[in-house]
Amino acid sequence: MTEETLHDSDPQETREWLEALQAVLEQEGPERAHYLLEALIEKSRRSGAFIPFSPNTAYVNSIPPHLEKRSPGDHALEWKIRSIIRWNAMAMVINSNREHAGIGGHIATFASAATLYDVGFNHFFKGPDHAQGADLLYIQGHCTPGIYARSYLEGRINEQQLQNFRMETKGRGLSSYPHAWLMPDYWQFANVSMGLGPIMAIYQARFMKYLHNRGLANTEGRKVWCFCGDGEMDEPESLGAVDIADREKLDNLIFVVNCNLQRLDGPVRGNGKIIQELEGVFRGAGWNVIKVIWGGAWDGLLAQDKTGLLVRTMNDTVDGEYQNYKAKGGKYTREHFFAKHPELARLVETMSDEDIGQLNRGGHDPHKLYAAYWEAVNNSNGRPTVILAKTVKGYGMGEAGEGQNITHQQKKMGEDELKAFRDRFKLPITDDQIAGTPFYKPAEDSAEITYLKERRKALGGCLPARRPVNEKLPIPALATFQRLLDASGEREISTTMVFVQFLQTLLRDKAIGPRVVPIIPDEARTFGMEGMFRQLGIYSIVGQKYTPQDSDQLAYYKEDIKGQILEEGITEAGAMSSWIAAATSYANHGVATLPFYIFYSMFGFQRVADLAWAAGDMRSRGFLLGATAGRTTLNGEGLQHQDGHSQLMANLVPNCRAYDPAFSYELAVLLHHGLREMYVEHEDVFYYITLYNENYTHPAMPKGAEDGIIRGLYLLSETKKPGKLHVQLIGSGSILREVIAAAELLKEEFGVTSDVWSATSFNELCRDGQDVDRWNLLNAEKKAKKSYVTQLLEGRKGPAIASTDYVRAYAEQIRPYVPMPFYTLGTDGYGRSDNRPALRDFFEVDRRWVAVKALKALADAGTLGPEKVTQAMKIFGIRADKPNPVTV
Ligand SMILES: Cc1ncc(C[n+]2csc(CCOP(=O)(O)OP(=O)(O)O)c2C)c(N)n1
Ligand SMILES: [Mg+2]
Repeated sequence: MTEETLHDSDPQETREWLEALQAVLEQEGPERAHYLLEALIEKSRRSGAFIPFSPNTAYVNSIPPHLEKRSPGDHALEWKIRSIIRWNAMAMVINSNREHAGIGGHIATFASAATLYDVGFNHFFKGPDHAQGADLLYIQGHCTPGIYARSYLEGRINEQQLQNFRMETKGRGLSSYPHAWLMPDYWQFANVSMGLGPIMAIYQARFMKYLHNRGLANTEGRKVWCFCGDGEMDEPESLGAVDIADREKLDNLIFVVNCNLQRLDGPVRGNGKIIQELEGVFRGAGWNVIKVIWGGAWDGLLAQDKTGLLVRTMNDTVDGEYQNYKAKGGKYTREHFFAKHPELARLVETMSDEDIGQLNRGGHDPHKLYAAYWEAVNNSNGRPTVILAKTVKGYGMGEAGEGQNITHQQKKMGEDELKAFRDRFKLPITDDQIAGTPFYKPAEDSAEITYLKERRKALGGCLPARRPVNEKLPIPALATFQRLLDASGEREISTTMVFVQFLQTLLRDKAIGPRVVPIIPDEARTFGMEGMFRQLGIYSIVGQKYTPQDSDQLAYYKEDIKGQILEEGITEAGAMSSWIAAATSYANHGVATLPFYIFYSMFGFQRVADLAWAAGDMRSRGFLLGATAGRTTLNGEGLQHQDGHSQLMANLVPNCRAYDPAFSYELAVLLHHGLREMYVEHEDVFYYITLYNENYTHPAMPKGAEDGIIRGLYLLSETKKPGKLHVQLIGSGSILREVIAAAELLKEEFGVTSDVWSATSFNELCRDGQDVDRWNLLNAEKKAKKSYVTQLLEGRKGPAIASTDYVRAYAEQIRPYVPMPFYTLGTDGYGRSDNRPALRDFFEVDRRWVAVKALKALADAGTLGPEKVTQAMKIFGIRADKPNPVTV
């Protein structure tokens, strides 16, 4: 039953019930009233009455005026400061675009959000020097001009930088959006791809609890503030993890949704009400929901609304209409809102149209916001809080955009509009100056600057601020992992098992072990990691309230508040967000943690590429392990699972170092090197390593191979005296073993000798080659340098053939640097279910195909007749009319 269909058949009785409730509210308080109401509902339900769950409350503020906590600040001064910030934020965008049309930027977003930030900065956000530690701010990406404008008044950003908003290639500008990569002392989080902020903030808050409960850092008292747009809430990532926040008891998390009712093209929910919709979602997920809809100017009218008609009309009006009221002003609002009912029209008959136009929204009322923030910080009751603040998009832009559908992309304002803006916010800019939109900063000793700085000092310093702590972690020596460097003997194991053994050794290290954060999205058993459940415990904020079904087993399912494993369930986006929180802990929590996130390689970069990009931007340090890798190595699972391209996707992130090792010692060297690179040398890189599930024996590490393993290529075996027919065979990952077998075949069946190379990373080889190319370009008259690949292969005899379990483009990357005819084999096309030999034949990467390719290469070079290729195909049963795997 909706409100409209509820019919009051006995007003007298209704009044009696309401009076009784009022008495309880007055004498015993809202909690008791809540209890009684719940009891009534429970009783009715038990008696069979159908009372549907309604997550919505009326379209009014959640905190009634008499329960509002009052702000202790100097409101007049805060208004002045906010007005200056508004002006400078707007001027920044206009000036940049005047100089370079098309440089972009946004005025309307911050115009709607200025008060949301201001109240936080003046009264709530704890800075880095606060006794309890800093709060974390996820700032709505399009609000950056306003954040810079505040920093300008604080003296952290100079005028030249403001002039260079969005012009950063010369190193003096300001980033368009929050980017830690480009402003590493300032921005902590990469936050503009819609939806990533919200999901990363949730897992950040969860990770802070984890750090605290595991005794790695004291994060009590620190809050995560996540500011997002109402349009942004359309993203699955924005709402897809809100249930976790309640389950994990994230009372350290506050979402502030800037409900200006508009997104880029138009209204967010023209036909509905985004605030009500979000209230339902968040309340259903167990959050505290604080709606800040109406500003103080409405309080008097609402107090006079004895019949509830005003509230009912508010409830019935859709956002599309609300948008009009702000775009078209007081007269329009009188005629289209209040005139809906004569009683409402009477309510405002003594008010002028201008007065009606000034009936403000809650998100522009610092008092209402203060009360909401205070409640969120002090009365969270063990839950996350969302503040749904209603604002006006383009507030103050007047004719240039206030409440208009076009406002999101408005980057210019005419002189008249600028004057109106100046007058509205009482800025000391003269008519002569106005067209040039100068930045304005009061004197250092002015009341405004003094107040602003004093407030931040009291709260522990300025924000945003990124303060990495670079501890040199005592990474154990490589010899600690000797077992993995030695030959495995008869033991057939997969590189996934090697990884698990490496991790186990690391976990046993007294200094490093506790810093390790194993992250798994419901796949531990797939990777043979279930033994760690019991050994390390699975982190759970509530411990374990049940006896696990397998409690009689050695490796039972142990949940624990001190548990070390983050068992994320089936959410790659969530697991990746956890990983990012851990991988940036050195910068945001003063303690480096070592996250190892292991997943199905197909569901890694392909699924969460945008988060991986943000991770790079945020200078994440840690390991991503793409397990069950290889199009033909993961055999029975079919085309949705079989990954033949994640290596290439990883290569698109500039500071991601991706490797595709084949042998135990390669993996151990790479993991160890990564640990040193990230946690001793403090390079801002992260590692992506593919792991296979094929079991085989592993040789011992050849002497001196480490450097080549890290650089991406090394010689595995060579023919000291090459015959007339000689080739260079290169392989990576699980296909390296096919390459080694092909070398045998070639020798025994066709008298072809070879040198065999292991390529641990075609990505790294290519990057090296491109870097050398670039140096040669810039130093045309100097002696040309040679790429690493060229150095290794130069002078070697015969054509080179590279084979991998990835698409051919992976190995193709090194073509420019191979100083001999070069051929590649790879697994292009959709995967399919079958056994490994069948798949490797299908994708043309098994030892037979490698051998045939080598023979063809020799034929191309004229050292062998082409009929030898045909003969080999016959021997191997390869038909010339075999369909191309790319197209079938
Ligand atoms: C993933 C992603 N898709 C699209 C965009 C482009 N975009 C930038 S802002 C915007 C509208 C934002 O609307 P809202 O979240 O309501 O913010 P506000 O109204 O406060 O500006 C869009 C579609 C983006 N930044 N990220
Ligand atoms: Mg919006």
